[in-house]
Amino acid sequence: MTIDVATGIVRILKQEGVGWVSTFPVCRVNNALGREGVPMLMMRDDRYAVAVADAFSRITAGSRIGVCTFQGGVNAAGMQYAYAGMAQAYEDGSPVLCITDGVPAGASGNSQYDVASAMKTVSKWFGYLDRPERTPELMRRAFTMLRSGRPGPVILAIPNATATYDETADPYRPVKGWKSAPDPADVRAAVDELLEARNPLIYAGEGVIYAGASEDLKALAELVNVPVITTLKAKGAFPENHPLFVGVRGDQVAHYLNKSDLILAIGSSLSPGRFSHGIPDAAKKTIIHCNVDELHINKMFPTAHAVIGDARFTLQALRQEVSDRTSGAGRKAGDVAAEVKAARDQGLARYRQVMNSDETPINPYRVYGDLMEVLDLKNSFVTHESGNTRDQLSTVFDTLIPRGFLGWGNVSTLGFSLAAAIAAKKAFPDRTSVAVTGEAGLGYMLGNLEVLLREKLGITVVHISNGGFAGYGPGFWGPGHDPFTHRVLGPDDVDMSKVIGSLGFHTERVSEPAEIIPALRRALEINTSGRPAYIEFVCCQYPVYGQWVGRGEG
Ligand SMILES: Cc1ncc(C[n+]2csc(CCOP(=O)(O)OP(=O)(O)O)c2C)c(N)n1
Ligand SMILES: [Mg+2]
Repeated sequence: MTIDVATGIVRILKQEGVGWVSTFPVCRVNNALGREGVPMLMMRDDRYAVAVADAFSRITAGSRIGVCTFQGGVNAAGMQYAYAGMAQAYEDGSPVLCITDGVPAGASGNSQYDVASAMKTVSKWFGYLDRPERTPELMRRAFTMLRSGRPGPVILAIPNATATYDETADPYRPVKGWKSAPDPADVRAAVDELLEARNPLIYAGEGVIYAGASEDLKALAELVNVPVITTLKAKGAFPENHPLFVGVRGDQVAHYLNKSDLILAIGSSLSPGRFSHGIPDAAKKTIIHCNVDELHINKMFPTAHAVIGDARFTLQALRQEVSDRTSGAGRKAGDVAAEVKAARDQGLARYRQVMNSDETPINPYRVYGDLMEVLDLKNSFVTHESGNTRDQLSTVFDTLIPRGFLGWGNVSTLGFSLAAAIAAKKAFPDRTSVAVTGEAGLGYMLGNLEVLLREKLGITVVHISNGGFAGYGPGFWGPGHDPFTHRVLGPDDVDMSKVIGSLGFHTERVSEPAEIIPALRRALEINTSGRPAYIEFVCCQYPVYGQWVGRGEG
């Protein structure tokens, strides 16, 4: 059977279980999606097309691959705009498949922008389909890269989507994806150190979530009686009501990072960026680095022992080894849980206090506290924006299930929260989905709000409306780090609930703390009928949150 490349790609996507594709016009594969009955989620710009697919891969931990298409080829406006989304996916390690038009053979000199070079800087693998009959080969390679090893985006450029090939010559079979188990000698060495350590700490990264290893993490932590911190992107990998959970950030996390003599890192790059901890006094600590491959071993900090392999297999092997060595008794330690509770109570005290604040304008922590009260934390999804909402929510929001909260941002591109909330609704239609944003994130998402109405996506956007880019403004207890660049029109000047209400959203504007819970309840109820909601909470600027540790400058 002779078919065209676009049709071949779409049929393979169907074989790979892809149920929909996010897009922004135009990519020459799109008409085949239409013909073959694969729904397209039409976003309102190319960057959001990437971001929704990216977030879908993250939220499903790569078990369902997000796929997007956007304009490419010569003078690829769409691709240039999509670059921001791909850069974020690459930096955050998200296994998203991006399909775009390729520059046709013979046209590579027609534009200034070097497409292939640009794409290679933001992808785990970039494929260029230079012959139509290579369609199954490149798709096999793409899904191998997406489902195996360290997660990252794959970009496929199709220079001639109407070229034809024989579909039967190289029949496509879905790609399973492969994992590896660690070397037993490395596991033994790690356990030797772990059982000797006086103050070990587990440092869990997003690899735990991608490996589906949350239960295994809990089992190991309990067996060895070791406190756990998670990275921002791994928030929720460990149940945050567990007695051994220390936190993501805040004074209690700083305390444990400082006092630890051994860090058992699992599924994390241990590469301090803007939104992660460094390891203080690393040279005086033993760092055991369990990771999917060697990329991050001996990178920023000296690795004492590396354990290379899938996080789930690694956690299981560590647990088995500890169990064998200790006849199932685990590691003896004092009352670790009581110490963790005391440190958490102390570290969180000032946030817990303002979570009950009656002040007006509303303290943002009051909104977060009330949000936690209203949501079923085992059946909901919350994400933050870039700005104070990330810093504050990642300090206090209790996450009880993996991906009950999506923390994002090695690169944290403003506006991603809406894409994440959409992807969460697509992944788990029965879960409540909430994006918490400031004015900057809202500005990025405004054009895309129409998508929620068209697609009947019952999502709530919570706006912490404080009239400025608060993190940069005059600080709560000081001058702020960039007070000249923070002021925008605020709730006294513009009523965003009217603006967004005119689009067709259910909207409310809330100025009184006592009204937060009823307003949230109304919005979430309305969401169940597929209608999106926006609530503007008139808040004070309150840039207070837990800090990252060991990074030198702030
Ligand atoms: C695309 C992009 N550009 C710039 C930034 C840097 N940035 C981070 S937060 C922020 C402003 C946040 O202000 P707002 O949304 O009002 O939130 P607030 O801190 O007041 O809660 C900016 C400009 C970014 N994260 N993404
Ligand atoms: Mg703001």
